[in-house]
Amino acid sequence: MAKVPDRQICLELLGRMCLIRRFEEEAGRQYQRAKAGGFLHLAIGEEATIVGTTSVMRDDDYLIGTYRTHGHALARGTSPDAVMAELFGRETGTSGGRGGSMHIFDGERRFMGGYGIVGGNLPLAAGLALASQYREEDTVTVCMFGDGASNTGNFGETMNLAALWELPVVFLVENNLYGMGTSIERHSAVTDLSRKAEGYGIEGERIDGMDVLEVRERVSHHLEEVRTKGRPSLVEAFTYRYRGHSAADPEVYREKSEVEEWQRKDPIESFIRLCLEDGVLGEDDVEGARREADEAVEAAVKFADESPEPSLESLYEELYVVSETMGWYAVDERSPEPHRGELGEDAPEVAKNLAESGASHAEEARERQSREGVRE
Ligand SMILES: Cc1ncc(C[n+]2csc(CCOP(=O)(O)OP(=O)(O)O)c2C)c(N)n1
Ligand SMILES: [Mg+2]
Repeated sequence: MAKVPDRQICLELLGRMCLIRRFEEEAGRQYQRAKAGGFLHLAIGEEATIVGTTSVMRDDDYLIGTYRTHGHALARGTSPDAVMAELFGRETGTSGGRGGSMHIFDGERRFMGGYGIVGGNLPLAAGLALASQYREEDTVTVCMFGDGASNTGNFGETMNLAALWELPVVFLVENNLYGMGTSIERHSAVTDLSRKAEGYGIEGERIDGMDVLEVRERVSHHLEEVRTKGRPSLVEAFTYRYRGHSAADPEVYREKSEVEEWQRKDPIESFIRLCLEDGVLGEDDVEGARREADEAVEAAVKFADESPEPSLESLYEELYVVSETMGWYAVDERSPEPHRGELGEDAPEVAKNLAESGASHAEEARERQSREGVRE
């Protein structure tokens, strides 16, 4: 069992875990109230894996996750205000309100997102690590993803290349035993996911993701190994999500008793017990941490609520388009038919409906195009 760290570290670990828990509970509530739109995936139960990992990363290391990453950003130091505002689709959100829950991003703190495609963040992690290697920096990329993602082609391809090119990545599987409603026994031929490292000739280790101190100790070891030896490794943190896959999950695939069994291993409550038994923290500290989390989250909701929505004029800002195409095309792509390069007036009805208010801008874009003679 890992040694209990000093008081300051314990307070930080507890504070961050309490903040994530409260934030997620409130995010779920705000989603029910339709304040937060799109999809919403909560990481309640996975706090020790997240906080244990980020607590031993350097500020200049990179972290990249999936779509269950409010907590990852918070753990990295992103303000709860900005994360909540992103869920609310407000201008003050981490992605200007354009991304929502699945696309939290904080480049300043090297939290590189936030991705909706299962396994899609793995190649990006390899790219980040390749940049570190190319620039001869000793920064490490930590790539966190789910057990389900470990079955994707992206996983195999990225692990292979990362091992071959000796890229500094710690691949960290948050094994919460389910990919949506499919249990790990039903989705993966090998259920000890750390063994998937063997095929790529790298180190793999399974750790208790409910124990923040164990996560700290083992991830710290892997970070050090990767940083100094320049080879990737695979860590499987065994954890559990107490809530459904997303806010719209009736949870018919698991028994209540199973959830309750895991709740007895609650990562926050067990860390509190340990700290109180050890004497490093007292009841007052615990109360203080909970109170601070409550206050921070309450303030975040207020901030998000009072923040403006992005203006209509900003609709086409910061869109990712290749070449000099105008914003119209980006909106156009949201409709089922392929009509890249079409002019607004020729677009089918469905595209026009989707574009809605954007249509007037399309006209502007068209006029600008003919004025400037821009063609695809
Ligand atoms: C490529 C791709 N396939 C399918 C989906 C739909 N989908 C969203 S989440 C999910 C389950 C992924 O489970 P896991 O990787 O274990 O992560 P967890 O949700 O448990 O954190 C699936 C299949 C998707 N988003 N992307
Ligand atoms: Mg999973």
